[in-house]
Amino acid sequence: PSANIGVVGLAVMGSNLARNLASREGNTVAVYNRTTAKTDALLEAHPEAGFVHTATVQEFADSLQKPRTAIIMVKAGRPTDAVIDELCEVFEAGDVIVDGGNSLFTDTIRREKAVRETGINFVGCGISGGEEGALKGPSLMPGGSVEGYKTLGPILSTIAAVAEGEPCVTHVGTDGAGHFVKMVHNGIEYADMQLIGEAYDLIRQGTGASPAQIADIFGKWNDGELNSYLIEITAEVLRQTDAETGKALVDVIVDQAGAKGTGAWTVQTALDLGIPVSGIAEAVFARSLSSKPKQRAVTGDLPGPSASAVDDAEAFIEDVRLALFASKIVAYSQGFDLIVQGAEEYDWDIKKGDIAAIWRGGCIIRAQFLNRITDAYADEPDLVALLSAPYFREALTAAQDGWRRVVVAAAQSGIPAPAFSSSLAYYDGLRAERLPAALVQGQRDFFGAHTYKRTDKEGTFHTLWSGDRSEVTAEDTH
Ligand code: NBP
Repeated sequence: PSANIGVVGLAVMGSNLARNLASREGNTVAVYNRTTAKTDALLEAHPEAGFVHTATVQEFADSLQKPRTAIIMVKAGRPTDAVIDELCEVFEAGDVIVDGGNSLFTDTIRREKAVRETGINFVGCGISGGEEGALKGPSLMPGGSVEGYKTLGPILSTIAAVAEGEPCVTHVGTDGAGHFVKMVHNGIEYADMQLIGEAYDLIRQGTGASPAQIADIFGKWNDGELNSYLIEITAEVLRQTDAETGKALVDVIVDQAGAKGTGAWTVQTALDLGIPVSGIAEAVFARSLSSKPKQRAVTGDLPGPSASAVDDAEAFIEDVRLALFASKIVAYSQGFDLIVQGAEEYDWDIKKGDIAAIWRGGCIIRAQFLNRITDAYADEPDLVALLSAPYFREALTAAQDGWRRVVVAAAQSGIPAPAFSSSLAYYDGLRAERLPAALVQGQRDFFGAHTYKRTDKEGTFHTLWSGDRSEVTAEDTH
């Protein structure tokens, strides 16, 4: 056998990952794809990679040195199950199968359990960075067994992005931990993108700036604390002119955002675990709303103010920058809350600071600000809420006046800013001394005898609402 690593699935992600692997010193990469024509095409296009061509799963297994290591990059769901089954037929105990696709973490937990029984190691590995990341260096979030990571870790370290001298890869936790963290990464990505979209919309409608001018504003923002890949590419998209019409491309693109499901998974999981990820949820719903042309068509004439120019454009743009930064902090804080709860529920030992560190390079949400998150968890590993850490506390203190002004302006001008406003509501909800949840408990007790606790004494209580309205201790109600 001549290859030390193999890749199964040679669509865009698999091909690029295979080329990335092949470009590293000491690697010989075996490649396999269900449709052999794709394998042929890859070898023809990239003779420099020195790939080992295989046309059957058996040939693929035979070409790999033991313990064999193979990375699967096929469509998530059934195709991934099919490939795992095929590999399990020809692999042996001690070998490592890595699923690099966007699999749902509960599928990964199930697969890891089933594959482990054969003695083969199974690693669900989140990979972020899109096509370019796969080729030049992605952020890698492997789960699975510690044993599997021993073989795999050194290989992944060579292909991962590098941030401040460190490879963007760490053993996230056992079984589905890697795919869980990748899912939350994608949820944060949805929020980040929606927030940037709202910032753009507010500036455009509030100041009349053109897409190209807004590109310049984002370009400037990218030099400061908002520095990130998404801000950078947003400026590029806004600067793009459509060759056919001469208009800004953004004005030619249909305003209906698609989704592949990882944002929805994040919100569904958060609902199951009882973690408020309202900023992420609004971002997912904003895409859903945009893609409802029928509803939009029959509601377009509902009344509302039309956006008017703000008095002081420069001050407004600065407020929007502050609102964006504050809301972004909220999205990350919510995402990390979900990771903490997932770790508790599924018994994963996830180091939050390490997660922020491996997101600093390669992935879509890479941002300078992730260093601050790593620092925050380094200072206080059991930090309860990211937004209570000193750096974020200061940032929110500095941002909040502008943030509020922006949410007010959005409401008054009839510009939808769901992620900005829900993030602010979350912030105010957390800091509130008293919440109307007390009234909700009263309502619940009224119609369902769901009981309540009192602020002034221990115990569980119920008011006899349909009787004499006296209070009894909960034990008495049964
Ligand atoms: P696709 O998700 O489009 O999958 C295409 C590949 O799956 C082809 O190699 C195809 O083989 C193979 N395949 C299918 Br479909 N059904 C199969 C089956 N029953 N048995 C064996 N192979 C099967 O490719 P992609 O866009 O490169 O993404 C690969 C994975 O990476 C996905 O899980 C994706 O979610 C994830 N991911 C993608 C990105 C991104 O930016 N695109 C980023 C991060 C992660 P064929 O050639 O024979 O049809």
